[in-house]
Amino acid sequence: MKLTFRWYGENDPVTLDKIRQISVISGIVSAVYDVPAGAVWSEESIERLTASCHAKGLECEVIESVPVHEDIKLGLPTAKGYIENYKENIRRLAKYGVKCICYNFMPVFDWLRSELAEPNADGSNALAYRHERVLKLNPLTSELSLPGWDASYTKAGLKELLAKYKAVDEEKLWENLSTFLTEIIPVAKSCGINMAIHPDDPPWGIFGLPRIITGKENIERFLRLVDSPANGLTFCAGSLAAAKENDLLEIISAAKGRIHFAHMRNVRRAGERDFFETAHPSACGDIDMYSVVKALVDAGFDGYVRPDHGRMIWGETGRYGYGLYDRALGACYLAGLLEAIHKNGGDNSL
Ligand code: DNO
Repeated sequence: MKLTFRWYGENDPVTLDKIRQISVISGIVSAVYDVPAGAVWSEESIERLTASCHAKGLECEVIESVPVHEDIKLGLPTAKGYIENYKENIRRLAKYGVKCICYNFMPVFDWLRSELAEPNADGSNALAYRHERVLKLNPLTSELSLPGWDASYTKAGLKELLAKYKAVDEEKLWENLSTFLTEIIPVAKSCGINMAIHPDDPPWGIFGLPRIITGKENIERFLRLVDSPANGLTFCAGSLAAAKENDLLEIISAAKGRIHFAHMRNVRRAGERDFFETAHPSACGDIDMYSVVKALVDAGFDGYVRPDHGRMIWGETGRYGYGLYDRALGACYLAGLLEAIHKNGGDNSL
């Protein structure tokens, strides 16, 4: 397993110089942020990204994300052109050494939380999700400030987009996903890139929009859409664990051989749908992190792993979920688990 760390590019206050000092990290997970979703990434930008990581002694083999244009998810006639652009991005990224691309197929919104800085008893704060609050939110009228949100939407643009989704139910979304995968997976395969879809976060529909990458059965259905190793999964422990019916170990076994990237973080569930993000260790939340990492190792997973969201600790401020300190602690914890598993006979190493 290769331990990686997400970096939001040159404007990220968590710089490569800081990341390289987390001694267990070997590579960066990043993206090109200078063009809108759906556009072709310039080779200059891809080269600048990979070269800046290499200059600091870090690999740059994972891209998170190459966003999927909404027209593809909606299955509009214009999707064809956007799919061609996507293929071109895959080819260009392969040329600069990328091996894995993380993306998602969530309509309109990426990850969603109702609280961005939920205070903890120890003085830290973290992301949290309260279902009742989300039910009361109207994306068209509330001042939404979502961490995964594309800030370029205007209210009018968003209204129009949400109206278009009235015609897309879960089955239609599956169909559009299948069309997308049938086109792009052969290209990825021929370039030596593994595609790794990110589960929906949270793993249930929001604002009346369908979500389909939510649990074991749907992940199995997804893997069957194009039955190729290049059509794989980002195993996101925290996203999947938000739904208590999801058994992470069963999901790992169902996706064996098809997991290319793992996001590791812990959550504490409350009631049916609420959850609170916690520090990474098992003792802090509901996920048995040792068992999950062990199951990944036992399943032969030797792809990329990264600590996922961290709390804000020690007075740090910055991008919600993506500060330096708690993610660095998470990385060291993951490295410790891996070392112990390895030394106890696991068949994998850092
Ligand atoms: C949140 C991230 C997601 C992820 C995308 C992948 O922290 O895990 O935003 O990057 O869903 O496309």
